[in-house]
Amino acid sequence: MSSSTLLVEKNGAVAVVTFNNPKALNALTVDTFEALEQMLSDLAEDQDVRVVILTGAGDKAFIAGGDIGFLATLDVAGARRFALLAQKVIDQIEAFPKPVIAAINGYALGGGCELSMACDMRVAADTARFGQPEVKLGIIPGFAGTQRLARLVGKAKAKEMIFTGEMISAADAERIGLVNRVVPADLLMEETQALAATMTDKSASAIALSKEAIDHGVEMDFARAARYEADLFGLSFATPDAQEGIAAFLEKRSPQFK
Ligand code: DAK
Repeated sequence: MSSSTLLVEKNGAVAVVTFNNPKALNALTVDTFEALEQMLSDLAEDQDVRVVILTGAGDKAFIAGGDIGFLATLDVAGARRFALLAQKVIDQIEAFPKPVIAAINGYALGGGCELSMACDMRVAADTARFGQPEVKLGIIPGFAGTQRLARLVGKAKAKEMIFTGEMISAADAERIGLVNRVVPADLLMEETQALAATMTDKSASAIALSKEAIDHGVEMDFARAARYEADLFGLSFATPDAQEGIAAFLEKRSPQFK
């Protein structure tokens, strides 16, 4: 499944996907998105995989953004094609039917910070740095960063990061709610795997339905969202996992989810 730009390693029920261009700080090109599109399709179908972790090769960067050299070569048609592909893949991460955790091992800048925000959770090394430096290039975030950042940290903090283009530390990212937790750099993968392991023994169908309820519901008004949750709650009762989970509790045993 690995390609030249992406590596994948399966460790039990967890797949670790590594952006693998450390010489250019894992900057993103069309090739990366094409490989990621295929890899995510395969991992979505893979019944053995319950959680996906995205990380960067090397100890310097998660992803330092779109590849600026590559962006400079694009004409109008090429830029449009790239934008459509990238939007599709970023949406694919967000709508992925299993939890996706970003393990942020260094710079998460521009498109890299935006890609991490499409993941369900972010675990950061204490050495990680976050930023939306697009204004320094005369452009604006293009993977819906203006929207996801504002929703995650509020408009004022999002505007501060985007208008100044300055980087913030992992500690500040945690303080403003951009990351779930910060861990020592040398424990990043261990801690992220441990977080993933707390999900792999739970009901995959219940996690998928919860993810849908949160991601779609949060964009609706409260009454509609609560109604939507009720519909998905009803749907969860049609799953074998609900029968198994409830029976296991009543029989005082651990559930065996399929
Ligand atoms: N692109 C290409 N190469 C990059 C890169 C990038 N974003 N970031 C770093 N590199 C390369 C450097 O050029 C250098 O290459 P060599 O000179 O060794 O060949 C190598 O990685 C190491 O970088 P540095 O020598 O600069 O390392 P330092 O420790 O001194 O500095 C740094 C690290 C992360 C602070 C610095 O490299 C930096 O400021 N990098 C640029 C950060 C940035 O501006 N990122 C891009 C933001 S714009 C799209 C939508 C969105 C986007 C794309 C498309 N569509 C809708 C289609 C995304 C846009 C962005 O992300």
